[in-house]
Amino acid sequence: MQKLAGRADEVVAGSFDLVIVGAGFAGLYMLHLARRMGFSAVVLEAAPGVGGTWFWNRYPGARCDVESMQYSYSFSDELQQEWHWSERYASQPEILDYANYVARKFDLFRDIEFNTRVLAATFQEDDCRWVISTDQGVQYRAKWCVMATGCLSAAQIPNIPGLKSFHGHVYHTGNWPHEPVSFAGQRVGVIGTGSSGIQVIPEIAMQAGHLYVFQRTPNYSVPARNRPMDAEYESSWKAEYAERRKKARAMSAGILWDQGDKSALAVSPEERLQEYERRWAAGGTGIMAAYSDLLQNADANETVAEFVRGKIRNVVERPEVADLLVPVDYPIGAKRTCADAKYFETFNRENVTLVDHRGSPIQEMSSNGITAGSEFYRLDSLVLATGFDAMTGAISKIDIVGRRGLNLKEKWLNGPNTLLGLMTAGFPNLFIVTGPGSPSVLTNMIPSIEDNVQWIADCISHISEEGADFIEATGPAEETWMGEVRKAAEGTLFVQAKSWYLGVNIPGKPAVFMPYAGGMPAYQRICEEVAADGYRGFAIG
Ligand code: FAD
Ligand code: N01
Repeated sequence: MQKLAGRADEVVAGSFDLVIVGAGFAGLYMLHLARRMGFSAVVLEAAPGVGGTWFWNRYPGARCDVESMQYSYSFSDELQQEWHWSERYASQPEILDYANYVARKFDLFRDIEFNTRVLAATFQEDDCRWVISTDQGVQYRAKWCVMATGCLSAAQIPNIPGLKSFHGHVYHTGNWPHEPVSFAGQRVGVIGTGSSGIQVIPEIAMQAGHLYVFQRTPNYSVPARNRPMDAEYESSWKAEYAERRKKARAMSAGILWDQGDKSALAVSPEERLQEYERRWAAGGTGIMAAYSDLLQNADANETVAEFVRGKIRNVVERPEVADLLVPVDYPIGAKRTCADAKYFETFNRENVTLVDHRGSPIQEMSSNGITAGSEFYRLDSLVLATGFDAMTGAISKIDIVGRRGLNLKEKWLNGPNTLLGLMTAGFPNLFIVTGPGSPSVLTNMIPSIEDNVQWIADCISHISEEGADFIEATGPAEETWMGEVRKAAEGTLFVQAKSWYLGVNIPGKPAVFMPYAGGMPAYQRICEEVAADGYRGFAIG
């Protein structure tokens, strides 16, 4: 890239049609589409490589929980035909290889600036351009700015007194080192029993001298039953990819699975049990699709929650430990249901201790260990599986200033407002991929990303053809959409758990259910109607 002389303290990298922030699946596809539509674009990425989530989350055991045949791009039939997934649920290294393969295949690397963190983005009203500043002292100008910064990319370090005084190694699952980590013979602590904790705990237990699992809230988890890819299964998908992808997009979560259409309460207890057993044996989170009302009706939900509790009790040999591992005070699925590989079995090992500290926060860390529930545990290493400042975290870390000096972080102080999760009023020509107010994290993310990116590309094309300078969400349309987002959540059990969907895992973050729970088909239909109606609810000028 040609760098021009800029202000004394910043190099100006020139002007582009689009600046895209982030080189995960969203940023990569945005770059590909922008190029195909004839726009100049650059991707700015903080990491030294592509892949986003799959670049950063390198902890042992990391893998997807949507089947690989579906957790992949659908935009290129050539790509989906030639790529081979080796397992039912791909591991992190394989998904990262895939992201690199895609970037090479579509010649994307040449327009990505790595090791470049975006610090600020400011809208210039006079010429409707975004000015984007980076930690490399380089400034970029663009008509369009696309935040492809990820829903789960801002790792959350808990505020544990004395954490910095600990002399051992501290790792966060969401920012795992590139070099191999050995826990052999060590006394290791893991804080957190969400999806990341549930994947990493069995792996560390196999290496560590002793593993202490610090649990604040027990989680529902189902066996993934991962296995090598079945050749026939893969061929059946490849033979019908287009048709199956279409069917998947017609399902609420964007996943083609065996979705039951009856209420769990409309069948006999015997039939229900048989159905849950069948799905449990098949593995994966498809058990939550057994009936139509498991995420809406508390009584229906209790039938599957109780089934899973029973399974946990069967696996965990010591009843007093099982009691602590069984979630009782929130519905299954209200936090993301985890898929595991022998998670509960891990607590039968002699070298694993469950430290349940619900009701009392971890007291402190010292140079050689941790105090929780008034007990001291000597540790050599600590793993934080403590999650993310989800959906708004990565965007809020950037100083984004729109019209009349409006700061996005301040605008979102009481919770994020967007129109369709795609744009926010006061910030013209700024798009967000899978932003708050879109179904995003409640769905198979790659098709959701593809649909959002396609919408953004079409929109940019349309505005450019019109010869207009900007498009911007209007306040009233945004308010109406946020009402829809609230209404969709109220009809579900999601709001009955303290989860990152609501932001309550982050001290001081307002409790607002952020994703749109109305399902992927309804959302996509609305997005298409809005565009067809001349971008209803958006101002164009
Ligand atoms: P990301 O992959 O998060 O990429 C965002 C990129 O933006 C990152 O590379 C980041 O470094 C960069 N960035 C952020 N801020 C800046 C900045 N200021 N300057 C420059 N660069 C910046 N979803 C599923 O549907 N199925 C799954 O099975 C699944 N498994 C998951 C497992 C784990 C461990 C995690 C954490 C998430 C999982 N997800 C899953 C969700 C996953 O995040 C998405 O599926 C998808 O990978 C998101 O892609 P993205 O491009 O939107 O964001
Ligand atoms: O994060 P989480 P995650 N003291 O927020 C605990 C995706 N993902 O990284 O529940 C003590 O779910 C916290 O306790 P509590 C997926 O979408 C997918 O595991 O708040 N404990 C919780 O147990 C997922 O939902 C896969 O009481 C503290 C844990 O840390 C999302 O990413 C794999 C604490 C955090 O759980 C996030 O998952 C991995 C504190 N101060 C991730 N702070 C797949 O399998 C937090 N905790 C596809």
